[in-house]
Amino acid sequence: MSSPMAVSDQVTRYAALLDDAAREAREVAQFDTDNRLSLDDAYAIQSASIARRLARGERRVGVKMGFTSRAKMLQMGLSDVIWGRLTSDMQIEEGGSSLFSRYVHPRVEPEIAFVLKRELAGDVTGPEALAAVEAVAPALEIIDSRYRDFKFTLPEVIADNASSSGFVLGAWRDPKLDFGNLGLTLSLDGRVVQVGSTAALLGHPLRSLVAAARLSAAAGEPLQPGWIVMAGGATPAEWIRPGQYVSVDMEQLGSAGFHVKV
Ligand code: OOG
Ligand code: MG
Repeated sequence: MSSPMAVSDQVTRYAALLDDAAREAREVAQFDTDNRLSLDDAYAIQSASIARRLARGERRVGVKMGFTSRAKMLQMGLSDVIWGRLTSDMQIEEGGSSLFSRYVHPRVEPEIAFVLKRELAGDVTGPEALAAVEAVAPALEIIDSRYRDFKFTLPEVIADNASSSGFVLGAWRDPKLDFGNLGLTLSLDGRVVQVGSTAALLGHPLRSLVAAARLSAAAGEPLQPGWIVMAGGATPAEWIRPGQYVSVDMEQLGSAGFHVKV
């Protein structure tokens, strides 16, 4: 990506490629084979692909954080915290269902989610971040990389909106509850497949919210009241299959789940 003209052409082209792939549940080949995509280019592609969703009538509803646990970093072989943008069409009703055919090769991971009651931007402390939280909830994220074999470089996954595909939120709870180290399990058809803790998220999930506030503000999109922030997968992600019921159970916070519809 050399001249500014070439940059904007490429951003538009890759944003369309990834957005179409997501819409049609079709995989694409990795395109940064010579490692030339910068992180700024990658976030520009992500932003342009989200602009296409918003132009189709989806609403922006928040932010998702990625690679905030060691388990996820190890599973995907990448170690930098990344973020993506959540839109209204990604939300799956708690206890509802999502069609398997909407996805290329979906995986699920247990997370904790925040909903904000006020704007949160820039370099904030943990207590400042907590003061902006309206409520917390157990959550599931469905990640579905658009890249063949779920393989990507760091800029590629950023361009692909950090593999965002769907999310499920359990009941909202009072953030006064100490959610820094809550045990959790991920189950497929009632069988526990992953065990973890909210402490896996940078030592405390609030640190993920602090990072979200900094990164979003730096991108010119400060976290807004009413926005949801997904703190990141606390365990490695699991493949899901048609017909399964997927659920997360979190100490004190309760559970959330959905059916993978055939
Ligand atoms: C990238 C998204 C990472 C998380 O919670 O760490 C992520 C991926 O693993 O495909 O959502
Ligand atoms: Mg995630």
